[in-house]
Amino acid sequence: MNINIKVFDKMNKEAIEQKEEEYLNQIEYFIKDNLDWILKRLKSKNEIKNDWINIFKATAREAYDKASELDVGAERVFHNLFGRFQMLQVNSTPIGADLMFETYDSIIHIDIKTTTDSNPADFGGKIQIGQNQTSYRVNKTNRGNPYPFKASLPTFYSNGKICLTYIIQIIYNNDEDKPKIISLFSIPNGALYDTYGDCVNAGKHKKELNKLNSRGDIRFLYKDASKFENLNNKPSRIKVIYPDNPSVDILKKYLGIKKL
Ligand SMILES: [Ca+2]
Repeated sequence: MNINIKVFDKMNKEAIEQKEEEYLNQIEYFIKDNLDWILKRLKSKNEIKNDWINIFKATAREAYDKASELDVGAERVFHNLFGRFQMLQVNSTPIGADLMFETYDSIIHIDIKTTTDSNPADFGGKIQIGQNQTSYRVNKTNRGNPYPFKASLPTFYSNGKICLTYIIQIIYNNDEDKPKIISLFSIPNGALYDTYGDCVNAGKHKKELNKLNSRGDIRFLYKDASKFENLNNKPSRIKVIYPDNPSVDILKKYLGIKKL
């Protein structure tokens, strides 16, 4: 009996990762297919920079070199882009990531993260994820420190659809037109906790527990969850969208990994 349950459990994890990988590949293909347009729209702010730069500097929460000029703009660019992805239908649920879509079998959350290259706390193998962006829950960090993080998304929705989370991360320098790197990650579904464990560091939000008795965010250590561990050949959960064929130095510096 126990053995049967284990076999079922294993199959289940494999099926989850097959879905995660399937949509990872589709999203990668779609984004790469539109890369020229994305790069052009991401730099469109620069042409009218004189109109907003002083206001931006005066109101930024962080020092200018760390404040992300693209924070709002990148989200807008990807909203516009994914609006053309016929297969993905928008969903109106209030609890979710920047972008949230539905297909015949999945509910897909895509969050856009931008960070300047002078803010290494936010890249290099880890990525900040909020409660409304993931179904991955933990009680402690990878160092064993207590860290109650109650993910707000279910692993499966009540309509039977699986919950999938992807992150698009853009690292750039405020003075340059082109980003340093654009990457895409598949964050494991919470039902895969047995596989990936406590692969998180503390997040950046305030230390107190919130109304859900949880910390508001985590830094997910994707360098420790970089492969689909339950699939044959363990394909990568990380895709680099830009630049093409990134060097080992770029992978190490920005993603904290040596190869994809
Ligand atoms: Ca975001």
